[in-house]
Amino acid sequence: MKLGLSSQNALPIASRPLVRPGEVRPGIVHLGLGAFHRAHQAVYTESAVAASGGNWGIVGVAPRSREIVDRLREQDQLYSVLTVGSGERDHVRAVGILAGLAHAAGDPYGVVAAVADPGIRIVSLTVTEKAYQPPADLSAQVTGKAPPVSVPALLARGILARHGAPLTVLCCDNLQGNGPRVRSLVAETLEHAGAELPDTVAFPSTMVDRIVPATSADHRRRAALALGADDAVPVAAEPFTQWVIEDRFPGGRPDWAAAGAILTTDVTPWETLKLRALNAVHSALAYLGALAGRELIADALELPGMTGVLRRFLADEVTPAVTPPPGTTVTGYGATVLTRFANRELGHRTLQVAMDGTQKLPHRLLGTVQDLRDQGGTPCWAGLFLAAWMRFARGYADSGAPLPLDDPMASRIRESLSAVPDTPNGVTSALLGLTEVFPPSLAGDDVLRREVVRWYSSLDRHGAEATIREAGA
Ligand code: CS2
Repeated sequence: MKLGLSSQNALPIASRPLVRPGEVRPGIVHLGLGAFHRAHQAVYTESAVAASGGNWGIVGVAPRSREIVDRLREQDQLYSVLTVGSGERDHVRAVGILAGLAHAAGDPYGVVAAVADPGIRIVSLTVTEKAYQPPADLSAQVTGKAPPVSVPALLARGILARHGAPLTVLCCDNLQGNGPRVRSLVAETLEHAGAELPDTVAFPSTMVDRIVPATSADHRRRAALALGADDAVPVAAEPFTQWVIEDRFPGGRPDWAAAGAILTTDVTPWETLKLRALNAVHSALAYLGALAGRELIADALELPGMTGVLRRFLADEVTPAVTPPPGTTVTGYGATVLTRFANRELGHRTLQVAMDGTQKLPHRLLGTVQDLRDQGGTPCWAGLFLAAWMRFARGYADSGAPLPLDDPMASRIRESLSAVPDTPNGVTSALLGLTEVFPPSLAGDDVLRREVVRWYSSLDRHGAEATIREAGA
């Protein structure tokens, strides 16, 4: 049996979709139909609609690959979410909140029309950090000389075509200050068309959190077993989920609070805590783990000394500059994060988290470094993590095995590295010189440079495993 409209009533009761495909009209266009959206915002939205109603079906837009669109069409827009690592029996839930599908690279004008549709009141995004970089031909994409395939062009052209109808653009990517950031990107993009951002469009910030790895063959098998039906595109996720949303929606919104989301006037404390405690630690595990030959995040966490290092980073370097939300402490939050990272069933690969370091590190690590330096502190552990990223960028593990550098700046990185001697000083200077990543205040900071060189030397000479064992003892 295949998952689809005709099989939905044969699923176990607890796995049936709360909203049946076609039952609600679209109210949201979502750009980025990856696993994370399907296991996070889509699940909240389906629960909200089931609890409180509203035409908040989601038109899912795949930016580049159309594979997911084709697979979902074959399943009448149904897919399932498998929750793993709860210590209980596998729980799987089919989700029916998708109310349309589109492929931006294949049909950009169709996506612009979807954004412009007056029934749409929210455009949300999970397109990863790098998609917010304006493309070289942005002006042509906005003025109509080239198809609007980039995220800023799709948003700008869609907004123009709405003629002022109220809209909320909801960025769900891990960027610091994600609302204002996307707002200025869209405003700058509109300038290319000689237009201004209408004041009927809001850009609230939001903090999203759920670990959703790439789906493995094992996840697919377990989802099918629990569903009693084959799903070509299930997503696996941890039991934990959190969504904090700045409540500013001129065109209305689903009752996400009924689904467990936190609606607030200020997301900043949540966002900063999550980026600096969770995501920074994730990247540290990814680079150090990959160097030490560990395949999974859960394996990296088991390196002797690793939890000691991470706890010290949280206590000594994240805590001093962060005001966590009321009732929360950085160390308490960090302890929960470490338990979540130990979830082996997720099968979350170090190489997946290691991707796109140049786009991620400024948001998750460099704010901590800057704040520490402003307070006269020394970024010891943050320096280790940066050194691990730099050592990773050399392209091979401690064993000599090749490591892929999957990053939009990979060729710039290789170029910079080839121009310097392959020494701790050379590599550090070359990579601190990437102006898109390091602001001048950090690139020229001698204390930071000293820390990075010191750790890089140790990683180079003794390897990540020995360095961590000694540092975390
Ligand atoms: C991870 C995040 O891939 C990464 O860089 O740090 O995707 C992380 O799993 C999520 O932010 C958790 O909410």
